[in-house]
This record gives sequence, structure tokens and C-alpha cells, in this order.
Amino acid sequence: MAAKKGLLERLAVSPVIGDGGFVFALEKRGYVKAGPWTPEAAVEDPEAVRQLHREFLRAGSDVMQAFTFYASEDKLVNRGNHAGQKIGVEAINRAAAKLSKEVAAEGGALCLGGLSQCPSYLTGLGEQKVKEEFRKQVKVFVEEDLDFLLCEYFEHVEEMEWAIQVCKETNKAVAANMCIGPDGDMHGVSAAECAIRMARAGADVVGVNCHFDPFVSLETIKKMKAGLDAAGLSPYLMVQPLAYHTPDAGRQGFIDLPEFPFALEGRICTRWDMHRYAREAYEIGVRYIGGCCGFEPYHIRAVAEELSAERGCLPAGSEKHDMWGAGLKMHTKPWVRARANREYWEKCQPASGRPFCPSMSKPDNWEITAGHEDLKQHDTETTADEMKRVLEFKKQ
Ligand code: CBH
Ligand code: ZN
Repeated sequence: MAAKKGLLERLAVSPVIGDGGFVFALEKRGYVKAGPWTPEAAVEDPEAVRQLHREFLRAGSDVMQAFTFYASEDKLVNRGNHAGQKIGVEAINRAAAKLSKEVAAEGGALCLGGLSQCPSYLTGLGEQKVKEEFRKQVKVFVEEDLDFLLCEYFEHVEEMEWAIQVCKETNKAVAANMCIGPDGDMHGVSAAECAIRMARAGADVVGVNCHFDPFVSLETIKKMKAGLDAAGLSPYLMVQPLAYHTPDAGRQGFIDLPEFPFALEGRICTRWDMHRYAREAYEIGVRYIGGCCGFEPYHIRAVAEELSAERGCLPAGSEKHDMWGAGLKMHTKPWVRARANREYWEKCQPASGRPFCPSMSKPDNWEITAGHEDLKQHDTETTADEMKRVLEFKKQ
């Protein structure tokens, strides 16, 4: 059997599709607790994690990301399992690595071990302590021989550099994603500068994940690319955004929206939004295209369908969908059959069904994660257009 191609070899020839948001998907299914967002489920409920990997594989993901988000020892402190026993850094990272390898092997996918920002950085314990936390996770990823490493969800570029440096102590390819928007990191470092610093620290792939919607995230990527080009650097570009529309989010992204995290449903992107996202990302030059919180397998299937010509294949899950929903041709009602085409879905403006639902909210704007002011009352704003529609709706 020919050896499996690595990440960088794959990126050189065609787009690589990532998977979606595990903590959000598994929270809704009852296996992750919102708040800590830690991945004990890798140990407690392996079947749930395995099934989600399988669904993303079937949807077209080329990468099975081991479920290790926030699984650093300092974050797991005092977290117990169903029986009140502590599940530690070694157990979670090892179980998650094995699950991702198992499912990746079912479809020739790659698997990755991920690091994310850790509490030791925010409490100011300094470079050596923070790096020690990262090393405990990376050790397991290397022992389990995962294909590459990803540093994702960092709000501060300095901590990101430390994470990349720890990853570079191995011989694995390293990808790096900050969870920032076009305004840059939480210390005021611009998106362009963050990208340059990630590349100079040794990341082979740089970009952003989480916090902002696909289109805002692509604005950030454009700024990163301009900075990298000007500095003569050319790492591969990567994006794994939210599947929630966030045109109204501030510097801290969706965390500051009043709907975070339990009432975001009105903002969910459709599969057709994901077609546009995948195309725009590819055109900008992004080659690693995936998703974060809110992305379910059908969103990834849409990315894979949009890029099927570039990748030379359709995902297995398209068998039950067909391009642009062509399966609707088999519907019994003629007006539904008439929707089996691209033009219809590209033009569709989905209604919320909630006449008093505003189109935008006001973010809390707390900026940096520090301080405990009293909870501010946040109200929502209704745009003029939205108001007009509400009034028309009432008249009917
Ligand atoms: O879930 C995943 O698939 C991870 N790869 C990324 C999670 S981004 C998590 C956002 C929530 C963080 C928080 O509120 O602290
Ligand atoms: Zn996320």
C-alpha cells in the first residue's frame, strides 16, 4: 500500500478540508459542558466522539482532529467524570488521539493533535510554566504518532509563539490558528503582525479559527496574507470559522454576543452560505478550509461539494444529497421539485420565523478577559429594515 500523504504534500496539490466544531456539537448532544468546554467525553463517551468523527469523514473531511480542545492539565484541574473521579491530561489526550486515528484509518484521512490557550498564560505564570503545560499534551501526540500538530484558539500571539515553539521540538508539521478577527489579538497586535509572528515561530500553516463568521474570518485572512506577502513569507493559509453569522461582533467575537452560547441558533449559516465561503476562501488562496463552533457535518459536506472539482471527488455523504440539492427532483410536490437547482438556493433569503427577532445585537464589549465588573444590561438593536418587515408582518 502506498504511504499516506502528509499534510504539506496534500496542501501542495489540492485543498484540504478540515472538520467542524466538536465541543459545540457534543454539548448540544449532551456530552460536553458549556463553560469549561473540556473534552472528557473522549474517555467517558467514546462512542459519541467516534460517531462525530465518522460523520465528518463521510461529509468530506480530510482531517480528523483529535478531541483535545482545552485538554491541558491546568484547565482540567478539579474536573471530574460521571463518578467524580478526575480524568487527567494523559488519559484524555491519549483516548482522543486513538479515536481520531481509528476513524482516520477508515477513510485515508489525516489526524492531528491540537493545543489551545491555557489558564497558566492568563494567570501570568510565564513562558516556562506555559510551555510545560503544552509539552504534556504534545508528548502524547508524538507517542501516538498523529500526523501533524495544530495550535488553535489563541487570543494572544505571545502564547501562540510559545505553543508553536513547543510543537517545533518535534518533527511534525505545525499549523497555527489564532481566534482573532480583523482587529487583531487581545494585546492590540494586528492580524498581519500575528501571521508574521506565527510564521517566524515556525508554523507551516497559519490562519484563524472560531470567534467570527466565515466572511469576517476571510477579511482577517486577507490582512494576514497582505502582511505575510510584504514580509516575504509564504506559509499555507488555513481558516476554520464559526458557522454563526457575526457581522455585529466586536473584537472578542461571538463570546461577547448576548446570545453566546445558548441562543445562537438564529445566526446559523446554511449549507449554501458554506458554498460561498468555500469558494471565496479558495479564491483568496486559503488551502486548508474547515470549520469551528456551529459547524455540523452537513456544513462540511457543502464545502466538499463546492470544491469537488478542485479535489477531484465528492464526499460519500453526497450520495444522499447531490449537488445543489438535486435530490429534490424526486419530491412529490412540483413547487418543491422546482427548488432542485443552484439559482434557487443562492437567491434564497431564509426567514427567522421570529417577527420580533432583531437582525443584529449589541456585543458586551468587555475586550480583554480580565476584571469582573457588574454584569451590564445588554439590549438588542433592531435595524430600520428589520423594523419595516416586523410592521408589515403585523399588518397581515
Ligand atoms: O470544538 C472544537 O472542535 C475545537 N477544535 C475548537 C473549539 S473553539 C471553542 C470555543 C469556546 C471557548 C470558550 O468559550 O472558552
Ligand atoms: Zn470554536
